[in-house]
Amino acid sequence: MSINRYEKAWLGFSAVMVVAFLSIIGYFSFVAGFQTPQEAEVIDPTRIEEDGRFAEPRVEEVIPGELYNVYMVARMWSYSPKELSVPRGAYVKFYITSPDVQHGFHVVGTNVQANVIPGYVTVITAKFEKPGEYLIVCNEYCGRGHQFMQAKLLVTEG
Ligand SMILES: [Cu+2]
Repeated sequence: MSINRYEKAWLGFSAVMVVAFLSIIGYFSFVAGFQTPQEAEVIDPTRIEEDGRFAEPRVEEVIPGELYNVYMVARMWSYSPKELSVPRGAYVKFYITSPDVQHGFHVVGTNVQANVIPGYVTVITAKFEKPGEYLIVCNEYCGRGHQFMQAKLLVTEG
């Protein structure tokens, strides 16, 4: 059986691509330490009001100046709370959930970005070194009011 040389070339190219992709996945998994979310907390999206954290979305001071928990609800088409304030240099642990559809959570100008999926509690920890006003936007298309879905994060001097 003979194989056309172009076909051979494409087979070789495909094999190289497979090896390249696996190497990239291997690099990010074992060298760069990327991780998929693990042991995500599940929550009944129809009953988030029964969870104290989401019945009263808020910023909670755990260790003054060092650790803050933010309990947030992302829904069509707003976030609660709409305005957050944390001091610079503190660890901010966001707990976010959605009662309706999938939303995004992106703090513009930073690498803080997560998906908020109904049925799960998204947990993401961040530290903001630069004081100022940051815009939080939804970057998962979530319906006709998607473009209005935003909140404000204030990072204070401390
Ligand atoms: Cu949204």
